[in-house]
Amino acid sequence: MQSFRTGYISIVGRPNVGKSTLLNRLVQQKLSIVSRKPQTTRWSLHGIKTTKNAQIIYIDTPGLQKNPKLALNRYMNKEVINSLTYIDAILFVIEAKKWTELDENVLATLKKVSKNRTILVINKIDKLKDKNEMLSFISMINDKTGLTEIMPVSAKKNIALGKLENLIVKKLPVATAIYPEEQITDRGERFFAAEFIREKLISRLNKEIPYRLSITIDEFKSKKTHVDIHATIWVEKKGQKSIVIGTEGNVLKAAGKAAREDLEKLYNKKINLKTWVKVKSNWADSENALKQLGFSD
Ligand SMILES: Nc1nc2c(ncn2[C@@H]2O[C@H](COP(=O)(O)OP(=O)(O)OP(=O)(O)O)[C@@H](O)[C@H]2O)c(=O)[nH]1
Ligand SMILES: [Mg+2]
Repeated sequence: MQSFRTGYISIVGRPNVGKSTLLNRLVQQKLSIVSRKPQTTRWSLHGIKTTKNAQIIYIDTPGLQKNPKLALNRYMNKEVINSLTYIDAILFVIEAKKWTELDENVLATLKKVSKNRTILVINKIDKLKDKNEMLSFISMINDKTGLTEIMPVSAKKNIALGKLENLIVKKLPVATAIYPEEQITDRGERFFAAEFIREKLISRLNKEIPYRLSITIDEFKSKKTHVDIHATIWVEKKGQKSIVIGTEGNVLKAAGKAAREDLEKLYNKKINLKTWVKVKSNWADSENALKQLGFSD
């Protein structure tokens, strides 16, 4: 009989390469929020996939930034570094046809940890024209990184993810499962409520506002037939507050409705969601405000 394997796999890369999309696909459940805008993920999150032969605990991490100035971004980088302390392998995610200074920065960080535990995942291969384009990119990336385990995939179009999973399982030590079979994440209900609201606002807002939003959940009451959720959306300035609310409340209403629908799918229960928008000046660059909003070491 095959031995059961269990371990931790961190998903690391620069912002916007598709790390969260990949985690959601690998665990076959929407857990991590995704957007077209970079710097979407702020917190690490475990997505757990248990099969007959293995339990893979994937860790989605924020996009690693180079020399971040804002306290929030320094916190996000710390989340990435912390995730690298207890893992069995790393998925270093890059984007097809793109190799940037930020990818170099991620590589330099990973080299300090351990190169031979790294699988280089080239995501978004659906954007490539043909096989030749892929082969020349792989050869260039192999020269640049010295990494030999390279896996081209598309998280969005579900290409080669089974192959990737097989490769990952081989990296895990023989061990019994850490989480119960049915558990799919380490995060609690309030976390997802806050994150899904943030996702729906990010996609409806522009410029700097997506980066200046933080959500706290003030009430989460699970009843027999439904869940009551009260959420506060924190912004940095008064002007941002009226934009988040929108004309006659249209932005907030639409975001709330979309978040509710996602949460109803996750919890299989009706959701009553109430939201408030409040101002906390300069929260993203204040260590104190960050702590109050739940960002802690
Ligand atoms: N064409 C294509 N787009 C993809 C693929 N995977 C992800 N995307 C898109 O890339 C964008 C970024 O995806 P995310 O999953 O949020 O990226 P991320 O690396 O988690 O980003 P941060 O959390 O900001 O670091 C979204 O618009 C996704 O739909 C893919 O395989 N193909
Ligand atoms: Mg992400």
